[in-house]
Amino acid sequence: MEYQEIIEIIELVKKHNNWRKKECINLIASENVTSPLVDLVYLSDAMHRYAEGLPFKRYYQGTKYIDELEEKANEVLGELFNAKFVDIRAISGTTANGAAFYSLASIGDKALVVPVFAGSHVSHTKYGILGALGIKEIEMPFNGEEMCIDLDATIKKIKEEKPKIVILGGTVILFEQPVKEIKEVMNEVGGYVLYDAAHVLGLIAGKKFQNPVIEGADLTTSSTHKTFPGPQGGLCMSNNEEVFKKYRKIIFPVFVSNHHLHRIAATIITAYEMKYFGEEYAESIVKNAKTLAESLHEFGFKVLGEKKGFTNTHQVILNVKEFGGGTYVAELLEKCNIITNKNMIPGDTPEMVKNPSGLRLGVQEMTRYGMKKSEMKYIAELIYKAIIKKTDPELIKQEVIEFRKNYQTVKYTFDIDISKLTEIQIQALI
Ligand code: DSN
Repeated sequence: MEYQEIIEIIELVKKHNNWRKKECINLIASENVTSPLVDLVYLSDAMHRYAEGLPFKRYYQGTKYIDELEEKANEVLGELFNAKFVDIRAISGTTANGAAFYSLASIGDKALVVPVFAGSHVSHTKYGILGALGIKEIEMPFNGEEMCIDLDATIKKIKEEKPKIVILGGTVILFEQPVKEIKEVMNEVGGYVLYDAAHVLGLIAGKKFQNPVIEGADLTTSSTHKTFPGPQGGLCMSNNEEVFKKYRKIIFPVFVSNHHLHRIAATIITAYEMKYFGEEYAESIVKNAKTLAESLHEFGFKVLGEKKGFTNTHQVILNVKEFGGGTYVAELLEKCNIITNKNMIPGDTPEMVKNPSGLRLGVQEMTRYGMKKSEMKYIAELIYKAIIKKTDPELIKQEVIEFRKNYQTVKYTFDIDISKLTEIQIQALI
């Protein structure tokens, strides 16, 4: 009987893995897959251990190799992103944001934030950790037509409101933002710029997107598993020693105790993948996203950001209100094995949160499996068939399963055949 219970769990895991990893077109913009090499170092004894504090200054014994790895992680990531200071202890982007907000502002201070309908992350808002810390959210002027910050109105608002933090980056991000310009005004009012790079971290590593660290953001927070295809985790980078020191005192002990040590070596390997293959990967992501956007537009979809060429990132945002809204469309596509998520877009009101007008697509995972422009055109056609032509979802699902059979190998990684590693090398890693 107990065995039956165990088999049921294993079966569910197998079903999930097979469905999401092998049979679906995954277009969730906040996800990615790790390479087999990363998986190999991820599954290690480090997952059983504790290491509170900083490398070589821990509150536990037994961490000497973890310490070496963590110092290496901070060094490799620092080189990749031109950051003098890196801390990898946040276990998610949201955790890094919480520690960063707490380092930069206090109860009653103001934060200028891109409106949620325009793409701020929930942690940047009154509903998330910002609000829980008692920091007041003020809406940043945003041009919904062009999907970008209204810089003149924002400068005016900063001078009037004197916020302690301006939060840039976020969860819907199609174009670069005026980091330098906003930093200059924040210097005048004595505040800080925080850039949440979770979505674009891999594009920054591949030098295909603005680097907020060198453009002057005081703290750049991120997760490590979206366009940067590492294990789930978080980090914070800076070239501002004073604020970074504050962050380091806050992340531990306030936001993490242990920081999930098995992800550290896995994140270093991912950083090396991005060092050697990142430029090619990021270039392909952006080309693919542009192609998907253009094809969907040709098929009759309303694609946001048209005036500026639809997108400079991995994301494509559709207005699907006329087809029943984001919830209906995302659920319909799921029946076709095309995985997406609904999203608020400019023009949506708070009561539309359950069925917003937007659908968010991201091409980074399918690009990692080697898809190029022609595959993006095919995906656009499948979406057209599902939503506009109303083809039977079961037929599309079968097409998707057949199509995905050709894209099962993770690209943009080292050509090491793990099956050829010696038993001793593998044992040393596990
Ligand atoms: N909410 C996630 C996203 O999908 O962008 C990030 O945490």
